[in-house]
Amino acid sequence: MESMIARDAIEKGNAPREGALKADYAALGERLDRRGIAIDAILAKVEAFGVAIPSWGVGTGGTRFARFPGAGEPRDIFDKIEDCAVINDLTRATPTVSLHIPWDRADPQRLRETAARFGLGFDAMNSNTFSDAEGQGLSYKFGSLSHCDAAVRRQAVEHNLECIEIGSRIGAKALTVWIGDGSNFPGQVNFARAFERYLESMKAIYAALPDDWRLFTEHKMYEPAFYSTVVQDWGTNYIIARELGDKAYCLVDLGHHAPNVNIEMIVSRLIQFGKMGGFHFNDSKYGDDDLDAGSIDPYRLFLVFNELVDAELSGAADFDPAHMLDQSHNVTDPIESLMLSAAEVQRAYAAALLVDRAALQAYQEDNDALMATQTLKEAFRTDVGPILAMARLRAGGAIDPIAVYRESGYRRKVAAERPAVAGGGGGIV
Ligand SMILES: [Mn+2]
Repeated sequence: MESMIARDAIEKGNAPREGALKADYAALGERLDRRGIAIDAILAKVEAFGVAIPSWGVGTGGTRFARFPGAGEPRDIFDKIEDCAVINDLTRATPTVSLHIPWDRADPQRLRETAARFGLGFDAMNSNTFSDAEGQGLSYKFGSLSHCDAAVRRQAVEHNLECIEIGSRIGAKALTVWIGDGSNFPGQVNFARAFERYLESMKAIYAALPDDWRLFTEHKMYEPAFYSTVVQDWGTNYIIARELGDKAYCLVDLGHHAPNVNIEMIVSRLIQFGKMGGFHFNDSKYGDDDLDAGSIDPYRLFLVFNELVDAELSGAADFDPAHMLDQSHNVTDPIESLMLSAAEVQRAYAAALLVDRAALQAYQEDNDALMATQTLKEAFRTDVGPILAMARLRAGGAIDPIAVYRESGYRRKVAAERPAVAGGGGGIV
């Protein structure tokens, strides 16, 4: 297995930190032991947990106003895979990459071989009918899968079929569909007819899905359409998954809701009715800000994982959620942000595993609101950092990924090798 960050650089970074980590891990183990929790069991679950990196996440993002390119940005999907390999070399928490077509279109054989060289696999495929690709016949300016012109819908369906085809050749097992379709003015679109056309298009895509694949649909309240969106909320998303069939599930992007929406409750509902398919993790303050996971409201992330762990431990049917980051990095080195975000997602998972569920249920049944909420808080406030670091160390990663990454000089090296990409336009890339 090739490593983008030299093995001895990782070991050199770990050596002076290992003693303190072992002491911290032992101390935390003792504390958890008093609460009847075996730290090694939590460690084993964290070690088995992975979150996918979106290929577009390793490039610098932007807003609709501007994009300020970073140094050494990846030029193509093969550069992106190398950056993803750096993240996984150091964190050992991100074993898969999620591709976006057409941005990552390349020879499937070469994609597969490149990823395998670094021990990486491929997560869900992402289609794009929210922008016009170069040389594309018909425009998506007024929609894609729900467009009033059947020829545009057909082109959008064909594009999704191509994503399945490419995915099948690289070992992906899921397709995520997010569309920008909607309207900017009241009256512009007939809500029911647009949704009917969308469902008809999605049925054609679903029909081409291999038996061992899953189809994820992603809802989003607004943007790019600012008055109405065809797949605007989890209720619509649930209807879609129900209409399509057993292989169709809902994908929840944390940023795609109104501020203050109770996302963990949406997660619970989707789990209860067997339609929770996967996540795009990020954080937000005002809208779909695509900030780093756990950077604004780590408690919300924990509460989402509290529902996921509850489902995992109770053996909920049809429950195998896909985890992916979906962020836009405008002012940080994307590799650093993604490493920390993967750890934040792991942290929420590990902390949720510490919830005393028997006690919580007893408090709930006793209507003891104060102690019920304290039970969650006790788990959330426990610093599981030593468990995450121990998981990294044991898997060959870095105890302190940021320190080793900065020490490695990787960004300086690729900045010299990869000429700067002109950053004229706005928008997320
Ligand atoms: Mn998303």
